Amino acid sequence: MNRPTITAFQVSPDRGRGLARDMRVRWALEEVGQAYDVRLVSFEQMKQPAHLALHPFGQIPTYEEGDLALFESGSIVLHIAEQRAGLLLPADSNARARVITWMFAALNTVEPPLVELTAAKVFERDQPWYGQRLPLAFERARKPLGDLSRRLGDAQWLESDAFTAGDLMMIGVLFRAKGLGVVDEYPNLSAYVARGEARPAFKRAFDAQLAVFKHSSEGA
Ligand code: GTB
Repeated sequence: MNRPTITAFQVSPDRGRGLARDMRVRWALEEVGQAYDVRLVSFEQMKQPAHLALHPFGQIPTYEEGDLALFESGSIVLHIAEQRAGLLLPADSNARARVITWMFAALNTVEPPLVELTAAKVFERDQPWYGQRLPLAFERARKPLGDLSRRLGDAQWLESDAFTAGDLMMIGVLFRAKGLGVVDEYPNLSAYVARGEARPAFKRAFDAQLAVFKHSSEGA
């Protein structure tokens, strides 16, 4: 693999607390031991033609490796996992398909209601219907979390005994939602997230994006 370059926020609104989605890409790169470069972009730069050519929706993260350019954190993590077979994706093709299914479940089933709940809590607070909307948003987030909690049970990871790209993506999604106060209603999910956070690769990724914020705020 050529040394890839990813994009990340120049100044992350979360002050480098791992909420921006470059976190999961950094984590995957750290898990497979792949060194990478980061190009920091401002909100303004993300909407300029040069960045839009890489990311049609004008967002981060992007991923460039040789003549390959990708956007969408799920696709990027899958690509990284595929490059280093056996580390984040099992060799057996059925097991591999199940791991990829968990990645889709994280992004397609678990994350959307959590994003909606965040929007309700953060952006809709001043709306006259806030008091009615919030409990609905909580209920919609609880449904997949309850189902996931039952499925995970006492297991360490989602598929087999090994940490996979499915866990990376699912924990990446749950980690972002920790502040919402809904993941911690499920003790086994909280413990699952903590197991992910305890991985050295997670810590390296977290520290790297926190360092960007510290550096940018020192310079400000
Ligand atoms: N589906 C895409 C993916 O998975 O890659 C979603 C990418 C995305 O939402 N990117 C956001 C972005 O670039 C950053 S992660 N937003 C800028 C824009 O749209 O103009 C979402 C995010 C933003 C800010 C915080 N924060 O700091 O609190 C957390 C998460």
